[in-house]
Amino acid sequence: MLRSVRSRIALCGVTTAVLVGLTTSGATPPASATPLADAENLFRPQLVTVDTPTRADKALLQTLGLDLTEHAGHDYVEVVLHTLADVTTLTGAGLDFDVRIPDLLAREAENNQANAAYAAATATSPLPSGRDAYRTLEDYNADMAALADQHPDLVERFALPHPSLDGKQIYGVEIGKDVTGPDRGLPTFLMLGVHHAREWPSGEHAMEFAVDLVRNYGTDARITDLVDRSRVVVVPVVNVDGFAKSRTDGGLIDLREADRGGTATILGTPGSAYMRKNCRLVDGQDTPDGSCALAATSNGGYGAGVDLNRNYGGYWGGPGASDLFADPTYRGASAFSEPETQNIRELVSGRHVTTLITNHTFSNLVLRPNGAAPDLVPSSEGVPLGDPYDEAALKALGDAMAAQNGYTSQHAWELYDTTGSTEDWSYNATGGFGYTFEIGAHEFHPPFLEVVDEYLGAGEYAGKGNREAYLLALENAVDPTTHSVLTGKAPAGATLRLQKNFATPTWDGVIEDTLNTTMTVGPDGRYTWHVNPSTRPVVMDRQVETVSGEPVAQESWTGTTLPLQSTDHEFTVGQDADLFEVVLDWPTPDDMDLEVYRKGADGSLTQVGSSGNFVGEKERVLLQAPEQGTYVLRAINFASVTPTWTLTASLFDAETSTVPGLVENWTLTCERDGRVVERVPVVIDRGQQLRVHLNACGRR
Ligand code: 0X9
Ligand code: ZN
Repeated sequence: MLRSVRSRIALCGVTTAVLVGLTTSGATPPASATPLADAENLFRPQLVTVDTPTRADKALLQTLGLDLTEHAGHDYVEVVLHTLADVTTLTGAGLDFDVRIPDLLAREAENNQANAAYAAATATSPLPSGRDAYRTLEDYNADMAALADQHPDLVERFALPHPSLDGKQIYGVEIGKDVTGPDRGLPTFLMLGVHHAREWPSGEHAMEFAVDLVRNYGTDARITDLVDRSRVVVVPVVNVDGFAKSRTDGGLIDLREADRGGTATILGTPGSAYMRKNCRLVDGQDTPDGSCALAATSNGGYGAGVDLNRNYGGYWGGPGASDLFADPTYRGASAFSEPETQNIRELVSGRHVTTLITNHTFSNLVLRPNGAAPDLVPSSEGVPLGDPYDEAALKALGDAMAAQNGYTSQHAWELYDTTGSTEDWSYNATGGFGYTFEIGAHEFHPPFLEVVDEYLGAGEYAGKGNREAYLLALENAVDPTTHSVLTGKAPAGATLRLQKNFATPTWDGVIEDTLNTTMTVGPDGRYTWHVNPSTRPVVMDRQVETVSGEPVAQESWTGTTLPLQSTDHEFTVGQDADLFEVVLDWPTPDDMDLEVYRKGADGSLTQVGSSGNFVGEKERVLLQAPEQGTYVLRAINFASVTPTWTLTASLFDAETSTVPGLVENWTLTCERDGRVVERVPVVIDRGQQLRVHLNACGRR
């Protein structure tokens, strides 16, 4: 989580930034680095929190050549200070900082011991694969190859069409009955991991699910049935370049002895254990293969790279994505500018992915579309985003999955606005359901035992966990009531093709999209094709709520709040209203956050909304159809000054209007010997089954 890192650290009492600088090679540094041997006695690498209340402070910090971690928020950036010279640089720039971890080596030693102790005590873990430590990229590739080798009829390993920027092949596995045979029109369930380099558990869970299905196929009736009725595609590591760097550097950390000796020289160079983005080293340009692996950049979210979860086409270029190359959420030079997102785009455009899960870490969330708040208005469309057309069904599955792992099920925008994320595009373009899982409570790559517990479930979720949540998602993927089914007669062996060309809205324009999918008619001359609906959700008629006139109730407060303190005001919602808006505004370029709580009869507070934008942006929480009762509005000052603010709570009635929708069709063609013999437009809704006989295709 970019935004909530600090509050989470404070809440959990866990500081998650354990980045220490390492060379990617791990080789002994050259002799010229020896002056550090003396420094080692004087100075231990530290993690500090640098105050950056203004954008100018952040910009200044980025020019100092220090080891910035991704652990950053509205008004601070966590930085690793490797040497006394780093301290001097920071103080010389006039930036304030607090020491968070005075001795990173000691801290690392603790984590290393936990991981080493777990691996030593565990011959095989309870995971499907029995693994007891994080995979490297080589491990993933070897595991996928082995799975396919050992189960050639059930698992096919494939390379995605585009190698990574650094020239690596990216692999996935497809699991299904007679997987290498012709495609017979089964629905696809897609599972993705590691869009963000440092989010290691997201790849582990994707890979474990693949192993789980394969190991239990043929013995577990539920899994056998699900695999027989689907094609499951797993791409555990989408961002191979970033992951390789993060895992290599993190692995060097894990190799370190607890004796505190001999490591200061390694710590003299920045590492990428907490890299977020991909390996785009120069904006909009290619660099030679292998150069990223050698580059000592991207130590965290800042610096070079594209945020792959802002580079997809769906509302690309809108809120919650940066247009600055050095920012953690840099959206890329254009929609789908990166080979990694092109891979997933082509995968999803070439099959009927009826449900997908894209795994991330951390915060224990199940997120569903939309990525951006319902009242935001993309200039490409001129009407508010509203809720997704399938909100009720998306919510039902999200809630059901969250009941297995104990995560919170919510709209993605309730976390913060994003545009250009995976399912913002996939759902909008195909209608296939898409979810983001944010795995784990505290850390981007926690001790491995947490990976085990999150997958299998622990405590009250024992025996459920993400494993059960994924199985529910797979059940949804094969459930014909959540997608569409075409059936009919057609010549045995003919190729059927469903195709659609359309313009996907970005934030202020469009991109051309093509869905092009095929299946082969079986020997009995009949076909059943599980497909996504013909009309995209983004062009379905849309219910939008527009505020009608003046607020029906409003109250304002002004005040000041000391740094790192908060101020509460109560507001009573005493009537039915459609929208409850709370706005916190202040004139200076400082950073404040806003939290909204519902007060229970016993005085307890339940958070119902929060807003933590970047410095200088005002904060706003919007609640739809608020329950009547008392709310606590909390203004929090994250800045190092004491700004004067205005807090306004307003209740609005809204007019619900319907933006009329379009009806789109698939073009179904029947092809024999590579020639199109019959062509039919097909309109089909979600949950519908339609019979289309392709009789003409059989005639000579
Ligand atoms: O910011 C992100 O990309 C995700 N969080 S993370 O900490 N893993 O980086 C959250 C994305 C949520 N938005 C959508 N899925 N649309
Ligand atoms: Zn992520």
